This record gives sequence, structure tokens and C-alpha cells, in this order.
Amino acid sequence: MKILVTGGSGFIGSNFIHYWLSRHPDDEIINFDKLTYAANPESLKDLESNSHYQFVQGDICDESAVDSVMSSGVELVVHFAAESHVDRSIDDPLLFVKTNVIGTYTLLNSAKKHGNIRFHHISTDEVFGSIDFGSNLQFSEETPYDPSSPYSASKASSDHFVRSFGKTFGLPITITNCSNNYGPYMNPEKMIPRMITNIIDGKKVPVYGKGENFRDWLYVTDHCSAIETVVNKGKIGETYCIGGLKETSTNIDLVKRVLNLMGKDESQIEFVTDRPAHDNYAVSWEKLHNELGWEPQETLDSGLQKMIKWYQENEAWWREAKTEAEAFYQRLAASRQK
Ligand code: NAD
Ligand code: TDX
Repeated sequence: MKILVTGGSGFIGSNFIHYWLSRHPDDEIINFDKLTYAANPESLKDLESNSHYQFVQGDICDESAVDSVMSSGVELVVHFAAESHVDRSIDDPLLFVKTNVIGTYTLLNSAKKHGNIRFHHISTDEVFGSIDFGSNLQFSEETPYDPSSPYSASKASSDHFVRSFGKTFGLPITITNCSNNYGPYMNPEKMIPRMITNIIDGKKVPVYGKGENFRDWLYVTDHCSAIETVVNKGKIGETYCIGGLKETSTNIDLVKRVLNLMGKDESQIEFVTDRPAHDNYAVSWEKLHNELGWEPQETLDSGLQKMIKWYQENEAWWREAKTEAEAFYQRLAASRQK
């Protein structure tokens, strides 16, 4: 099978390409990526000589570039490419509309033009909004959309376009809405790698607000296996929610856990100005489990141990991105104080 992976040079996309080619070595993957600040070509360097892997630099908003790869015999699209960082969406919302909405539309239209190619869309639990503090609610496929940030609003819009192409044009689509991922090749602008790299650098760990917000963390290869399950066994037109934990974790618990795993104490925690419209998330993955038999393999501790070790051993991979991420956060902090 020939697969078009968009955004394959980012965090989850690069993990997915490694995961897929290790399990399906006869398949062919084209990685179509613009190489924004969030990409790191080093993540896929080991595949450069693999004849089943091809990299094409391009923008998903560019119709002719998209048509050109789509017409090369692609049988499945796995669409990761997006602007993915909530804090950056507060800084520059329009970029999120362009990439996440227009880019997704451009891909859908091209998949439709080239023979209704199977289209799997990678989305997020953030489209469902926020869970109240103290509530045991979990998002599921039945939860109404209620996005809070420009990022989640743009992802919600892209989900609607994907479904509309399924219903209106018969495009064979599936969607997965996943909770927070963590693991290797993750840009250090995001919470867990920011924490780990700050601790390596002997710096404090910034926690937004009081650290009470909660997330449902999933190790990235568990996300990859969930996507594989839906691509292989999912019902066309359906949405599947993906989550990782039997219980959620507050940010402050998570920070303490990482400090503990890295042999540091809580004096390294620093509480900073909160993110506006700061959500809470928890996801039920009952449908994916009951209908398709998927379940995650890693626990939060086993996944964090692997991830910490990877960042300790791969400073060359993350150092430049960290400098850039911290410069972004300095600008953001200055603008939040105004
Ligand atoms: P990322 O920011 O690490 O990577 C995004 C990739 O997309 C980068 O390689 C970037 O160069 C590429 N890209 C951006 N704009 C592009 C464009 N216009 N054309 C072509 N390529 C472009 O993102 P990630 O964390 O790997 O997330 C991947 C997908 O998974 C996103 O759709 C995101 O919404 C979704 N998701 C992420 C998480 C998470 O925890 N990170 C959880 C659930 C869903
Ligand atoms: O320095 C920080 N301190 C802090 O307390 C950062 C960067 C974050 N946080 C908090 C905010 C969130 O409650 O940690 C939590 C996680 O933050 P992020 O890593 O920015 O992730 P989040 O906003 O939850 O979004 C992520 O998961 C869902 C991905 O970036 C999205 O692409 C995905 O859809």
C-alpha cells in the first residue's frame, strides 16, 4: 500500500512513520511536510536510504503541490499536518485557520479528485472543550463540540469538513480524536519535554496557574497503534476517541512525578501566569476498545521513564528547538503582562 502521511516530520507523524514501516515494511510512505519550526528532519534521518520512504517538502494549502503527490498512486492519506500548539494559537490565530482548516480542505478536495482516496484524519480531544473541576465526566464520540482556543476551534472546523466530505461526496473517511501525547521527538515547547529539558538544564519548571488543570496522557506509540487499528479495522465514516489513562493527572502531580523520576525535589517548581481559557481533558476509549480491541500498552510511569532517558541521550536533537521555544515563551510572557 502507498500511504501519504502529512506532517510526518513533526512529533507524532515521525513516530508514526517509524512505527508503520517497522510493522509494514512492504508499504510505501510519502511524507509531505512544509518543515515549519515544529518539524525536525533529524527525526527521520535513519530512513533516508530506505527505498520505501520518500520525503516531499510542501504546504498542504498549496493545491498543485498536494495534487502532485496525491496523483502518484496514493491509496491512503493519514493527515497529521497542523499547527498544534495552543499557546501559539493565542499568539497568531489566523495561521491556525490557514493550516488546519484550509490545509485540511485542500487535502480533502484533492483526495476526492483523485478517486475518493481513503482519508484518515488525526484530531484532538480539545474539540470537545473542557471538563469541570471535580467532575468525573469523560469526553466520548457523543460529546458535543465546544472548542475553547483558536487551535481547538480550527481542529473542530477541520473535523467538520472531513465529515462533510464523507457525507456529501462519499469520501471514505475516519477520524480519531486523541488525548495528549508524550514521547520522543516531541518539540520542547510542549509541557512534558519543556519540563524534562529544563530539569536537565538545572532550571525551574514553569507551571501555569496553580497546576490544578488535568490531562489524559497517552504514550505516542500507543497513539500510533490506535491509528493502525482504525485504519485497518475502523468503520468508514466513524469517529473513534483515543485516551490513555484509567484516571487523569493534574499538571502539578505530573511535574512532581517527573521531578521524582529525575531525582529532583519540588523546589524546582515555579508557578507562572495561567493560560487564558485553560481547559481540562479526559477521554473514554471504550468504543475503540469494545469494537476494535485496542488498548494502550504503557503506563504513565513506564512512558515517562522511556521519554526522560531519550531526552537525556538526545540533546543534539532538541537543543536548537529549545532555544527557539524559550524565546517564544519570553515574548508570550511579556505580552501576557501587558
Ligand atoms: P507537531 O506540531 O509536532 O508537527 C506538525 C507537523 O506538521 C510539522 O512537521 C510541520 O512542519 C507540519 N506542518 C505544519 N504546517 C504545515 C503545512 N501547512 N503543510 C505541510 N506540513 C505542515 O504536531 P504533533 O504534536 O505531531 O501533532 C500532529 C497532529 O496530531 C496534529 O494534527 C494535532 O492536532 C494532532 N494531535 C496532537 C496531539 C498531541 O498531544 N501532540 C494530541 C492529539 C492530536
Ligand atoms: O510550560 C508549561 N506549563 C504548563 O503548566 C506548558 C507549556 C504547559 N503547561 C500546562 C498547560 C496544559 O494544562 O501543561 C498542560 C499541557 O500543555 P501543552 O503541552 O501545551 O499541551 P495542551 O495544551 O494540553 O495540548 C496538547 O494536547 C492536545 C497538544 O499541544 C495539542 O496539539 C493536542 O491536541
